[in-house]
Amino acid sequence: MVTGSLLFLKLIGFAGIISAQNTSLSDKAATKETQILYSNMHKLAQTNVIFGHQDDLAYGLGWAYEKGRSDVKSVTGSYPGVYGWELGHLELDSAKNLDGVPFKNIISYVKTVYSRGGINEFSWHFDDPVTGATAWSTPKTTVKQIIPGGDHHAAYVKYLDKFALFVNQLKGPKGEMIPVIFRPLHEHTGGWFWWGNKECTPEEYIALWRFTVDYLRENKKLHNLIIGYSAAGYATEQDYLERYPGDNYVDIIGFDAYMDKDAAYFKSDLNNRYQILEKVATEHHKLPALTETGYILIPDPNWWTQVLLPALKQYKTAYVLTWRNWKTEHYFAPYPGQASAADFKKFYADPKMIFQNKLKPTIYTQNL
Ligand code: BMA
Repeated sequence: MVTGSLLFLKLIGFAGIISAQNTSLSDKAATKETQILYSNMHKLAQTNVIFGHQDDLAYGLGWAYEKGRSDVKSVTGSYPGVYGWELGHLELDSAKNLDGVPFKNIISYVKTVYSRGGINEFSWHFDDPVTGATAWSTPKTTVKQIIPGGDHHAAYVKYLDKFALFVNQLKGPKGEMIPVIFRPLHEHTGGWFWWGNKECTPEEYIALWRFTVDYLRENKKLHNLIIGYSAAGYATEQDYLERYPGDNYVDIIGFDAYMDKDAAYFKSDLNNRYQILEKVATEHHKLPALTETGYILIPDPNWWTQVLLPALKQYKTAYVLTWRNWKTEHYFAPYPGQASAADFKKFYADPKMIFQNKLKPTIYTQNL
């Protein structure tokens, strides 16, 4: 018996060492807090999924900029565990992001979230550095023009300089850099952004990605970034990896998937994409996530437990992030009285799910 238990412990210990090796960040100079957070996210992802919401603390249905308020908290009693923030228009030196959220608020939200052991994530719908058009433009040659050697490379470098200035303001009480998930150049397998797959070759996209990460790490000395690679649609592993920049440039791999009325289609598409994601995550030792999802206006009162949760129970997912609660025509999380609010409470109470109330600030300081 004793021998058996010892053997068991040895095996567990050995497995622990192996998994610890596999949970290193791609940035070998990552700060201690960033590395610990990432390892803990790997650990939690073995059994649980952290729920996330875009712009959660900034506004919701019928309110904006009320300290402490959150639609997710109003429904469940807890804030989400992951908080998505948008950086679009940071590149323009604008005081507010493209959705009207002041950057100074975002800095304060990020610090609040960090202090309670929540996790911050950034997306960046930046304007085209060549044409000045929005992220939703398809000029065909921008990526080629902004990679090293391109005639507008300097304009892109300025974007990254602004990003670095912003990130350098995200510091904890001891002056430590607050770890953040950075999910640049997302949904690149789609055709709607200027960095999409009809806009550049795989080599150009990869060159842009690698330059972005190298410049932020090496020139700007940012070592608090957990890099997220997040596709839109894909049908095969080959599609998913066509523009993959390499294991040294990515920590989280995921995809964005929204439901559009047809639940059967959504479920089968999620299954297909998850199966591929799981394989890639295992082979590349990366952390899988459902980096954006939602059903606009959530008209199905059981969507959370009947559609989303079964997928989350089937596939390893570090976190799932629903998009923003902007207005009555555009929201993705329930608010009190919304059709799916009761079901969302069940989703929240499911042992699989982690919200803010199950996370502690030690997620940044102590290995679980
Ligand atoms: C989109 C919409 C837009 C918004 C953008 C960036 O999906 O919510 O209204 O500007 O995300 O946050």
